[in-house]
Amino acid sequence: MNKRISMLFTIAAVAVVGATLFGSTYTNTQIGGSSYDFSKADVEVLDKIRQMGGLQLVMPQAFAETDCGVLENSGRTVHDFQLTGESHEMPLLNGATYSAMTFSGQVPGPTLRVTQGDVVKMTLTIPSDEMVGHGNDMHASQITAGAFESVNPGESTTYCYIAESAGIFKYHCSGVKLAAMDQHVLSGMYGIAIVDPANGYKKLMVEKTSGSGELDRKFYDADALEFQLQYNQLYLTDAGTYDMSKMMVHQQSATVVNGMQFGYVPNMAHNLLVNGDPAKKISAVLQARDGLDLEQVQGQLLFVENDQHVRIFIENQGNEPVFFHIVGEILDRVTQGNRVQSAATETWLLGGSQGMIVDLVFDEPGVYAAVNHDYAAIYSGAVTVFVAGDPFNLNPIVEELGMDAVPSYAYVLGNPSDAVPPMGLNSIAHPAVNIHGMYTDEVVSQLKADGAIPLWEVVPELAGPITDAMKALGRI
Ligand SMILES: [Cu+2]
Repeated sequence: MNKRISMLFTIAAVAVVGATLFGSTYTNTQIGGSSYDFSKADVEVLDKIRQMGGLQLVMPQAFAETDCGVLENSGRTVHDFQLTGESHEMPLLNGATYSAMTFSGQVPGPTLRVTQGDVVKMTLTIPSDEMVGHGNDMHASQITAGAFESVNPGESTTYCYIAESAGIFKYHCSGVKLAAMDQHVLSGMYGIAIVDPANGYKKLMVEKTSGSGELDRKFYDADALEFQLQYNQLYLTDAGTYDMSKMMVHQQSATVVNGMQFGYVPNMAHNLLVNGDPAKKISAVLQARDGLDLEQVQGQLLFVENDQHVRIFIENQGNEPVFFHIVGEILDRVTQGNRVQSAATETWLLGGSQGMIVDLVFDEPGVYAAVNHDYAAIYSGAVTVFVAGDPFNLNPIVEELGMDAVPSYAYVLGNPSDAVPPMGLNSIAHPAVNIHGMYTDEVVSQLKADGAIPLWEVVPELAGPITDAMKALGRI
């Protein structure tokens, strides 16, 4: 009996046994299995199963373990992940505010980064002055949903799990015992957990043609400069409160990336560097957030080197599909659940509550817009601008200022803190990080204390020397 036919027979046998056990006649009719003769069963296959130890449906003990006390003494690395559930007013693009719900005073919530096999000890605390309860459903876990029961104001809860599967996973508020979960998530209560593969990431292979056009392969080390991009929507009333009726008909008030509409577009500092004048816009269309008075919610760009391995962790936190595309680039590799899904693809689709890791190399110096290739999403905020290399020929200015030429502007201006995930296996450290995001003042103070740069304070000091350098070079 050939292998394929043998496998089909095995499936048929299982179906018949199932039908007998559950009293269904449907399966019998479908495959005519009522006359199945067990004496003719595929003995070879059954023998092989026996030799392999039989069908033991027993989970490894550690897999099912969720007792914090046991896990903390298991020898595994334990990550103490502390979150608070807090409501705050957060700024909108038009200068108004909306009623945000946050984990730990920021949207998105803090990113958790662990290695496959590590233990996550999650504690959610709700301050006593918070009006409603909140929960936290972490998709990186595989524990009963009962653990996500909501926590009342003034109380705290903890659960533990082993992060068994590598990948990027959403976490989100589960509402008040599931009630109003949509409101809480779409008002800002979400974040991601990145679970690095136990053996690290793989090298990136990019197909290139060399010589007279023959196919060749170029390999990049697994170490990469990393970013995180989380897509969501806001559904708001004119008063800035959650509008469920808009959500039900998918009419978003705004599309946000890491909590912001058009958060990653040029600002006044870029005007100054490129045009010698903070008021001379680089892009009249895109610069919705260029004022330094906007402080940490002004626009920021994402800077990378050319020919550098870039890894982007992307999660669809929202209520609409994300058609992830980078204008002018090809996604060299798409990974979901630690399995490569595609290579050299133009666009990849993420449904709600779906994540992926995109690896790519920006080949040419230039400006590249990452978008949700849904026009409604683009026009309502889903534009993220990457700048690769030195497309504006700023290195002569950098040198005129007495510094060394740089492979990307990240070395001068830094990358925005909310787009930079914590370091993990195979991370390249960002040369500088500036403060950018939907944060409360307390979170901003903490970021400053940790060494992040407040560009809105630094740029006015640099304006004079930069202008002088540009004049010396005859650019203005
Ligand atoms: Cu909540």
